[in-house]
Amino acid sequence: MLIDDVTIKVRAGNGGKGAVAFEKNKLALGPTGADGGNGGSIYFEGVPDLIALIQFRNKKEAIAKDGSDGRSQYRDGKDGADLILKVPVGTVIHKIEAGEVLEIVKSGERVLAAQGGHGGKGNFKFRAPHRTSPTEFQYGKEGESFTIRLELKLIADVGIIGLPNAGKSSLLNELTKAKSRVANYPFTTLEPNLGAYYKLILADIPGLIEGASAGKGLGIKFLRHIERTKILFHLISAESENLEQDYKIIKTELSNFNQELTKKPEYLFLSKSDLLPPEEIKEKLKALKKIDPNAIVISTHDWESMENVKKILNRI
Ligand SMILES: Nc1nc2c(ncn2[C@@H]2O[C@H](COP(=O)(O)OP(=O)(O)OP(=O)(O)O)[C@@H](O)[C@H]2O)c(=O)[nH]1
Ligand SMILES: [Mg+2]
Repeated sequence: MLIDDVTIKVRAGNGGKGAVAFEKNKLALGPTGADGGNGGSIYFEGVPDLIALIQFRNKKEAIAKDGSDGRSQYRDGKDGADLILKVPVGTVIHKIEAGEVLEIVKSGERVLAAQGGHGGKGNFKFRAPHRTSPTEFQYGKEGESFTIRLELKLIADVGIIGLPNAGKSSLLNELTKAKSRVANYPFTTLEPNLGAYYKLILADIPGLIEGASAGKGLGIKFLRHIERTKILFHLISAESENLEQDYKIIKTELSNFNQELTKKPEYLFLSKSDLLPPEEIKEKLKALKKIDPNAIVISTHDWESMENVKKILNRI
């Protein structure tokens, strides 16, 4: 199961306490209490692993190590180790209490989630010409803690959308090395799949149905995964009895999720064209061209039509 929306708590380490200590050697009096170590911070780091959020399925809290207390003889406390949490590229990080939103868009990119607390000063730091035996020290500062919602929004160039069974996964598999599940029943695809066509990333998403925005079928939460695509491939099966209506259903669900999705450039395809005789396809394409004059016919069984799709991708 793809985990793409999870809320966790992060708590950075606290700083260690500064020490109060004095030189034991009578010839060299004076403070020797050293500083506490800094608490470990928590970072998120992007990895090209779509399922990385699975680590949070059961473990909803991430805590970094505290700094150790300072010691005598100028020995500073050890810093607490930082905690680096790996998250998929495309993760949006909502720091709830801070009202801050961060994003990881590249592999290896690192963002600070919670800053570790500074270690406190030991009494050595409080010495002064007229204060040779200070007993002051500081406690370490508390590490930051936040509630964090991690929301994965895939970063793809092209999103493939349509009703269930329209042939979305088949198209992805045909164009890329992806192995998205294909079967002759609706809702075969339960979570988005990605594939690479040269440098372009294509995202195949689950089928949408009328009322998806009201929770029907698989709902529309997964539409977040095409929020960041530049272009949409909209597939309507040649088997459709009412092309215009099928087209409108998808458009309505998109706009119910996010108006912006309906503004994305879209290529319209009449898919699975090999299933009908050429005359019927001609009629259906005519109907589709009323919606979009650039609509074309495709079939994964027709080499030439796949070349046409590739031409579009090459232009993108
Ligand atoms: N004849 C023919 N069958 C196709 C074509 N494309 C897909 N199919 C078949 O149609 C059925 C559905 O294909 P999928 O690729 O799983 O469709 P989908 O749109 O991903 O479906 P969901 O994931 O359920 O939304 C499968 O049985 C495919 O083999 C095509 O071009 N021609
Ligand atoms: Mg599918």
